[in-house]
Amino acid sequence: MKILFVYTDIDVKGGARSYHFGLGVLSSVLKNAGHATGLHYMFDKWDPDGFSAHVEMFGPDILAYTSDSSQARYTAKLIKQMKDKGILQIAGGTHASLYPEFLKDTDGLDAICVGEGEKPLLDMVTALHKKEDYSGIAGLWVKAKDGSIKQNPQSQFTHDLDAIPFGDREMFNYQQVVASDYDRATVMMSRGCPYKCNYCGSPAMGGLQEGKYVRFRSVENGIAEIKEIVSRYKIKSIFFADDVFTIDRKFVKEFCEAYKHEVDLPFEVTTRVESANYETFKNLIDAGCTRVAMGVESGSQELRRKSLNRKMTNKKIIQAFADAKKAGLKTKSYNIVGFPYETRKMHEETILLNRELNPDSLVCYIFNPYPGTALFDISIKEGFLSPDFLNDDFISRTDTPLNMPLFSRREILECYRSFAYNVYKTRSLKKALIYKVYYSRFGEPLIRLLDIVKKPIQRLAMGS
Ligand code: B12
Ligand code: SF4
Repeated sequence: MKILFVYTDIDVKGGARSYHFGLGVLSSVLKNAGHATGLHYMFDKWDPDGFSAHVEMFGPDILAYTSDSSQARYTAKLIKQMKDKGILQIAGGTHASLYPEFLKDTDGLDAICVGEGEKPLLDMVTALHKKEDYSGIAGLWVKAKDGSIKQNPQSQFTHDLDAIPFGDREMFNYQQVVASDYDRATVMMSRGCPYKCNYCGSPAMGGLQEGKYVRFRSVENGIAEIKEIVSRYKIKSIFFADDVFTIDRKFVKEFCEAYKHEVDLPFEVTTRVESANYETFKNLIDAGCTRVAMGVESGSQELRRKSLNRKMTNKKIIQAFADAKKAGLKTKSYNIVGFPYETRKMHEETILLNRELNPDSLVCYIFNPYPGTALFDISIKEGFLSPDFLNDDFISRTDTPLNMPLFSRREILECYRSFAYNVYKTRSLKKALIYKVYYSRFGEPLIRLLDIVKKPIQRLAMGS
């Protein structure tokens, strides 16, 4: 069978292409079973005509869309566009999984996959190939001709990650992806996160299936994939995209030992302040890690405890950043503004905490309510988010869809644009001003215009 995967990645800040881990492995699974796969990667610009032309040229039996909530409106438009073309259309990924109403609401969509897709998709393609009925496959919700929906039982989480083939990076034109992101490759050593932050889609995904959610690949399996990538593509560094890289300190130690001897490329990881200590950071730096990113999200302990379900103290955050620096690592903090119940005063606490941490670089996002999370439900219940939320304005990376009496949209945007400037202005005016431009209304167009100097500017601003 011929399967065309569809990945929309519209309006990306900074302009880097990305590899989609889920689609990569799904493609490998189908290819290993003898099917032909392709990818329509709609990057940055909305181009429905380009999509139609590709579909016509490829001639797929199945269109297989992945989508998170930020991209769902684009995915829905493409599905509607392909309605009545005689091609079976299925969607998976976080949005379809956590907001399965997507199947009912999207004209032309035949099925969704809720949760991990390796087995359900293969079972479905196998059934279609044999001209058998696929409507009873575990993990799939299937729409009948009369519009009724059959909701099948859930599939299990894949127990052994080593049993999953390496992802099909070639399908993504991987060298181009790497080149758009400072020659950096992305790799994952695990799936899942043991924490339960109220705004995050990861624990919500963890609640969908039976079995263990937090799983690790073996060190050998991960290193083998990295070696394969390094041998095929021109790569200068690696970013581990795991939710929390240091959950298992014993794993980190073993991994670092092997990595140092067998790969020896600079790398970066993301972790959580409670999950790493000085010794872990030492292991990381000894293996070539250059930077560790950790979520601060809000500097208000009260907001973190009551609304975000993040129980760490400010003292713990300060300690973790200090430990990372002492070990010799560069640090990066992740922050969010515009949470439900947040006030301007609480946001100021985030500025103050970051001043104290003095990370080498930082990122600030505007809070977005993702379906399936506790803060999404609260946003609807409190009337902060309209029940008719899935419109063209839902989830932009630089705006808020919330309407809150104590923290207005205008204030949130102001805080978002000036956050990094306010953090750094007392230490380095040059750095503060670069961030000010980067986060301003003109930052994005300017960066694109100045494409030639884009990389050095971003590097300076990001402290890398
Ligand atoms: C790595 C990662 C990225 C990477 C790579 C993108 C990717 N998804 O591979 C990068 C950095 C590029 C990225 C970008 C973004 N991400 Co991200 N990302 C993750 C992360 C940490 C891991 C995802 C992952 O690779 N998991 C492992 C793979 C194997 O699982 P998977 O992608 O879910 O795919 C499986 C199933 O979902 C299913 N499946 C997926 N697609 C399909 C399609 C079909 C047809 C079928 C049958 C099955 C199927 O089968 C796959 C294999 O089992 C998750 C957190 C998490 N733990 O889920 C956030 C997460 C998915 N990201 C999120 C967000 C918000 C974003 C951004 C919008 C961030 C931003 N502000 O720019 C962008 C959007 C990019 C885009 N165009 O979609 C949210 C999504 C929330 C939501 N409900 O929509 C998550 C859940 C984190 C969070 N904050 O809550 N992300
Ligand atoms: S620690 Fe990170 S990945 Fe885990 S639930 Fe919290 S935000 Fe999500």
